[in-house]
This record gives sequence, C-alpha cells and structure tokens, in this order.
Amino acid sequence: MNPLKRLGRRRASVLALLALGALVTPGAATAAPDAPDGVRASTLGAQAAQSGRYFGTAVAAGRLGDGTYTGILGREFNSVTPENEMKWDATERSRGQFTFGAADQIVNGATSRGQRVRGHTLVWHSQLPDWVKGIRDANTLRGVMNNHITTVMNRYKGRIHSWDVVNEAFADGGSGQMRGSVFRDVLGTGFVEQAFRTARAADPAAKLCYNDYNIENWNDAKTQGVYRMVRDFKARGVPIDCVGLQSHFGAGGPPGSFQTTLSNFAALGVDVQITELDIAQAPPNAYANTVRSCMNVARCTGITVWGIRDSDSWRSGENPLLFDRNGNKKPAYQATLTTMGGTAAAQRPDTRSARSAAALPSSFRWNSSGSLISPKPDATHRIAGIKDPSVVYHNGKYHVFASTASSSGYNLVYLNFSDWSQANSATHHYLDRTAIGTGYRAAPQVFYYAPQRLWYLVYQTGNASYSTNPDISNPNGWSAPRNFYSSMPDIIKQNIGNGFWVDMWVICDSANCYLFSSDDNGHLYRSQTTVGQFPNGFTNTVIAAQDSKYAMFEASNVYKVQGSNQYLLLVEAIASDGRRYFRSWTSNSLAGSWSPLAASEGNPFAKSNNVAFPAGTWTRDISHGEMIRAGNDQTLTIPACKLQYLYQGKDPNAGGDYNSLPWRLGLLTQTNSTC
Ligand code: 9MR
Repeated sequence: MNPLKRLGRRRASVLALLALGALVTPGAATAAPDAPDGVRASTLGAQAAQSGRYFGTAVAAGRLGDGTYTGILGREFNSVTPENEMKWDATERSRGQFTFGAADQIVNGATSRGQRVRGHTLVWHSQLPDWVKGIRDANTLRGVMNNHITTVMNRYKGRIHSWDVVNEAFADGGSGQMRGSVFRDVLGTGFVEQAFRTARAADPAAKLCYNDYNIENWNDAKTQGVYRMVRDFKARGVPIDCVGLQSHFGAGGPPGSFQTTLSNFAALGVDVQITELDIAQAPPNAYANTVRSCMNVARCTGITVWGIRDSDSWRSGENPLLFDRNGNKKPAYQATLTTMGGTAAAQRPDTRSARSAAALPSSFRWNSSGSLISPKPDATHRIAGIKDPSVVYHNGKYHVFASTASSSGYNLVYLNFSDWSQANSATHHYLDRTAIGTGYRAAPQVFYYAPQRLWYLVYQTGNASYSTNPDISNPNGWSAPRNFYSSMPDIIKQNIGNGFWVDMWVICDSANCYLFSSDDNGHLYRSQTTVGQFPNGFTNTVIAAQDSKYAMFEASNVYKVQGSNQYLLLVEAIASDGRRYFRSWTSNSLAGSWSPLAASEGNPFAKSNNVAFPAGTWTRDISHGEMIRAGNDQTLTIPACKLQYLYQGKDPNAGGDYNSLPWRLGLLTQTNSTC
C-alpha cells in the first residue's frame, strides 16, 4: 500500500495487457485432454485456460464494427493476433513513418476484453514495402530492420505475450535452406539471429517466436531446416522462446507426425504454438487431431485459428474455420471444444496423467461478510484504519497482521482469534512496542519458513524489510527489522516515476524464493534468491508484469494453487469508477510470465460487481488483502476451490486524507466454486 496521500477518485486508464508468455504444462502422454476434475468450460478460451493454454483467433480491424464478429470474439477467445495490422506494410509504409492506428484498435480492444495478444509479424519477406525491398546496402538494411523491430515492439511493450519475430524465412521444397529475400540476400542468413537479438533487447518480457508454414510434417526438409536453426540458436544462446507452426492444413488435417514435430521442437527447450490454424472444409476429426496433438505436448502452449467465420478467412472458398458465415458453431467447433475437455464432452476425460490444469475457474463470484475487524485506537495509537492484512491459520487460530493507518503514518498490529465471529473482539497488539519499533512499517506478509523453522514477517519500510519470530503467537518475539536489499534496485529506480515502492511479497518454490513488489506506477517487480540463501541474496530484479499505472497498481499476492501446477497472481487496480478491485493471472512458474485469468473490470477477480453483500453493502472498494491459505509455509499454497479472501474496505462515502480513511477488514467467500 502507498504510504502517502491519495486522491479520492481516479480514472483508470484503459486496461492494458501484460506481457503474457505462453505457459508450459507437464507432459500428458495420453491422448486424453488435460482437464481438471469438475471444471468444464463451454467456450474455447475458457476451456484452453483450464490446462494453462490459450485459444486465440486472428482479428481484422476492419471487422470490429460487426456485432456478430465481436460477439464471438469476446465470448470464445482469450488471445488475438492482428491478421495484417502489425505487418511492415501496415506499420512502416514509408521509412521512419510509423502508423499504428489499426493495430492499436485491435490491441486496445483485446485488452479491454481481457484477451492477450500475439504480435505478428516483425520481419517477413511478404507484405513488405518496396522501399525495404530496394535496399542493397547491408548496414542500411540492418539499421532499418533493427529500427523497425524496436519501434514496433516498443509501441506494444509489455502487452504482447509472443511475437513472431521472423516469419517464413525458410524455402519450400527439398532444400531445407532459407528462402531468398532482401533480408537473406543482403544480410545473409544471420539476419534471423540479428532480428531475435534486437527483439529480446526491445521487449525482454515477450516470448520470441519463429513462425512458418509447412513445418508440421517432421520429415519435411523445411521442418528439418527450421529445427536445425532452432537447435543452433539454443546451443549458442541466441534468444528464441517459441516456434509457431502455422498449420494451414488441407482437408486431411495434420500430418501423422504432427505431434512428433511439436514434441521434437519442444525438446529443444522452446514452446510451440499453433499459430494460424485453418483446415479445408473443417472436418471435425482433423480439428480434433490437431488440438489433441497440442494437448498432448506439455510445451504446446496455445492455439490460434486464422479467423472466426468462414467468411472472414483468407481461404473463404474452403470454409476452413470453426464458425459458419452466420456465426453459427460448426461441428469442428464442438470437436475442438470436446478435445480440450469442454462441456460438449460426452465422457469425462482421463485425468490420470500428471496435470498442470488450473482448478481455478476463469471467473469468480463472492459473498462478502460485513466489516469483521475494526481498528482499536488507544491513547498512543490514534488509528483511523486497519489495512493490508496478512493471515495464516495455525494451531487452531487465525493470526492476522495488518497495517495501522493514521494521519501521522503507519505501523503494524497483530491479533489472533479462533473463529471469524471472534475477530472483532480480539486483542490488538501494536508491534511498534516490540523490537519491530516505531516509524514507517506497513503492508505485512507472514509465513513460516520451514527450512529455518522460523516465522517471517515481511513489510515495507521504504526498503523491503523483515523480522523473524520462533513463535507466531508471541508478539514480543519479533526481531528488529532487517532489509532484504542494500538499496532500491536500479530497475525500480528507472521505472518508478512518481510512484512508491510498496507491498513486498515473498513466495518460494522448492529451489528459489522470489520477492515481488509494486511501484504504484504500473510495474510488478520480482527478485530472486535460493531457498538456501534466503533471506539473503535477493538479486536479478526484473519487471515480472506491467500495465498502465492504475491497471497494475499495488498490493500483489502470489500463491501456489494446491494440487495443480499453477500459480495465481492477484494485483490491486483502480477501476474507472475510482474504486479498488483485484485482477488475476496465472502462470506455471514463479519466474514465468502471467496469463490473464479474471483480469478485466468486466471479469474481475474481485470487484464490487462480482461481490454480493448479504449483510449489507459496507464498501465499494475491494482492496489490499490476502487469501486464506491451505498451509502456512513459504510456498503460500492456497486451496483450489472455496476460496476466501481477507480484504480491506471502507465506507463508500468516506473521503479526505488517504491515511485517515476508515479502512476495516472483511472476508470474501467464493460462491461459484465447482468443487
Ligand atoms: O490472412 C492474411 C491475409 O488477409 C493477407 O491478405 C495475407 C497477405 O499475405 O496474409 C494472410 O496471413 C498470412 C500470415 O500473415 C502469414 N502466414 C500465412 C497467412 C495466410 O496467407
């Protein structure tokens, strides 16, 4: 939380999408889809998300005025690829003159719908303006190519989950070599490497893909040529994260070796994505076979169909898509959904294989309690609000740590109780009376660090600080504050602008511990150390996610979802009505990129529009808080269903000095849990 005065009302800028890498799932060797028990979605995107994948479509800006088109787009897909609008002839028709109107339209539309975006494409011999084709001087062309990549990627930095950095560089036929193009002819085959290196520097959070067609059959010379290039890149450390297999198939569907091809590329250490799927006449079996191949390969992270209705297709004469020209679902649609494990499935899929599937739904509904915990001012603590709670359940009691806010600043309080009905009568222990001391301490996070058998309290002091205690129930047992960092990491200094460095959050997997923090300026940072070194050694601070300032404001929580391979990220945002709410993302790795789960104002994780107040609406803000966990250790594991979230809310009519607002604590309980 931000220690300083805030304005009462703010307008959130358009929600922007973060850098969204495709996810990795562990190998499910069976042909059965990888869907969790009890979770069946009825749309393509929602069902793909159940296994951590996306299901996307190519979008044409010119069709966004068509209600049938946008209706399907918003309902079915959670990723979009601009079909033509990001290509060179659309973005830099004349040298150095960039135009982004149509691409912006698609990206902004996608973000407002909570969809992620694939970038297509930066370097391609086709749809390339003549002024580029005419360049004969290598230095000039290299400069032009690098400038194009950098400018386009910068425009959408942080909002593209994967970029097709180079498209279709290899020749058809039996050569296995790169095709002739101005890039290859003037720069040599090294242009691909150059393009990827430039792209990595431009947007380090985006996955960088090589994209091509006719590389689906493992034995084809073209497939082998691309494979050798990717293998060489990986061996030499040239940045490449994924291979896009366009998958424009004939009526026979994918070649028999398709899954082998996907697996073999994935085994090189890259993700694979099906990037432009369409199949002549759309036979349901052909779609099912394609989708199944992806589901069976852990690193096949998403599928994009190349258009919505047959009439939208570049091959419209072949009716190759999932919706007919009237927007009706075709049999291929049902086959696709069923193969991913969606509701059309006649039978439950086999779930014996190791699953990465998210047991979380893609939208949430909650009931809120009334205000459960209010501040207890005393003679020396003139407290206006109790805020930023952290909670664990241990030895039959809830242990709650929170910020105390007053016009004179912040400190911490501790209370415990056995039942929520007792919460408001619990004794408040002011931690400024302990070794934690007076002065600015706020936004606590508590967990048991099992390797050291110690409780940690992490909080902000201007730095990221912590105290330890062998006994959580003894408020006097906390050690004096120590800092995690010697000073604010450079990357935060460079990006914080007029924001504040707040809301430090530690979570560990079996090897590493990560420290997340926010800057009230649209950035979520992440540092890491090893489990052995913790609490020392936090380094490698990076931007883990970013968005516009109010869309990614502060108060992030990161959790492991019990029984799955999934992590959940919650970040507090400021909505267009000025109220606080939470957005959510998932990832299969703490150091990975985050994919939207319920991340928009229309489909929030928790906001006034998906929270009911049976006991009376006492707040319109759903603000800084924390999940009731399944355990209490450093893995921060939460249950997969029947979620509960302890949060801060306040009288909707209260205003004035931010530090003096009457924050209280309430509890959300999920009401749409399927288990
Ligand atoms: O679908 C795109 C179509 O509208 C364009 O006219 C065409 C121009 O080349 O590009 C189509 O998309 C292509 C994609 O960008 C790259 N892979 C092949 C796709 C189909 O041609």
